[in-house]
Amino acid sequence: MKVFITGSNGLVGYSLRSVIQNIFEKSESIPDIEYVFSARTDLDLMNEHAVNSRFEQERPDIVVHLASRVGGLFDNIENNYTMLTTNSRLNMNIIEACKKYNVKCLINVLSTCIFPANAKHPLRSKNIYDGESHSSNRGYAMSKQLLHTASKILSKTTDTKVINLIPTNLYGIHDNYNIKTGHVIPALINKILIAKRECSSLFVSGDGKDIRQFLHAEDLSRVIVEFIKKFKSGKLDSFTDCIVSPPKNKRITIKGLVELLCHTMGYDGDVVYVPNDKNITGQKSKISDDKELRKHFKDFQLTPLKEGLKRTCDYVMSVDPNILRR
Ligand code: GFB
Repeated sequence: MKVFITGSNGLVGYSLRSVIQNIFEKSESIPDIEYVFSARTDLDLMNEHAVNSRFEQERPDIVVHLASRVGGLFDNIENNYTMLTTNSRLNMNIIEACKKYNVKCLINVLSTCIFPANAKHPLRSKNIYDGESHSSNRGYAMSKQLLHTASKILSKTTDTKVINLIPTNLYGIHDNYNIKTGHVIPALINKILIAKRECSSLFVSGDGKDIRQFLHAEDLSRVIVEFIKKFKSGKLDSFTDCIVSPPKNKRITIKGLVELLCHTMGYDGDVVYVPNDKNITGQKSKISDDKELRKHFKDFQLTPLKEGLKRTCDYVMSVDPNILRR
């Protein structure tokens, strides 16, 4: 059985690679799954012909579609249009190729930002289409909704089984640590490193009151591996949506996150909150829970935020700071 993975140089791609490597190292038997990792360097997903010829060559049984043009709140606000067009195009190229080459199982990674801005909490997959997503990331959200809809139709009209994983905000090593374009955790880590180095104050965007939940990328990767096993054992329905999140009480304000990161990284200087312009605010809160995950994997262990942040910060503090400037 062959598994083809897109976006393998991204946050989830890197962690999926190491999770799979770990499984291979521990296993005594000869693995019966071949994993093919692809990235932008060897396949341009915007190019329909390139995607089709790669599928023709690989003939994958399972596709894990991780590739996406992603960014944090500020990147989304600035590039809403590109987020929509780029992601829609590459997602449709993948869906079309899955259809054309009779892929048996497609695993997509969506995001909790696809839910309506005023969705009832905790979020539930059945409510995705109940209203408009938040304006800050409408482009990205719509491209993921398109992927969701197209893959659902694919699963109903062909033999392709589809799993749409909907993770809450992800973090981990090999993230985008750029201060302007990164998500809140990697951007703050980079800012704290700079504040430490320059003995300056830490300036945080916003009032710190927004609430988020965070999932370690490695946990999502392990969920992907579990779904691959489930597919292999023939226990999978034709279409599955699954929110992947910690329980609903495991949520934190941005201020709480800042305190945790400062403590973890040993920063004890001033922290200054710089209020956002009215036009650049994100969602106040997005609360999900682990109910949909537990339905599939009752005893799945999630990494506690404190531990995951420690591992991430230790990694970042051990590497050349130049890699954080991409
Ligand atoms: O990770 P983030 O950008 O994702 O977090 P979203 C935004 C929250 O963190 C806001 C605060 O409350 C910001 O005011 N924040 C504080 C910062 N300092 C910073 C900083 O230096 N950088 C950033 N980025 N935020 C994204 C979506 O939304 O979540 C994407 O835009 C995607 O589409 C992703 O779905 C999961 O949760 O706001």
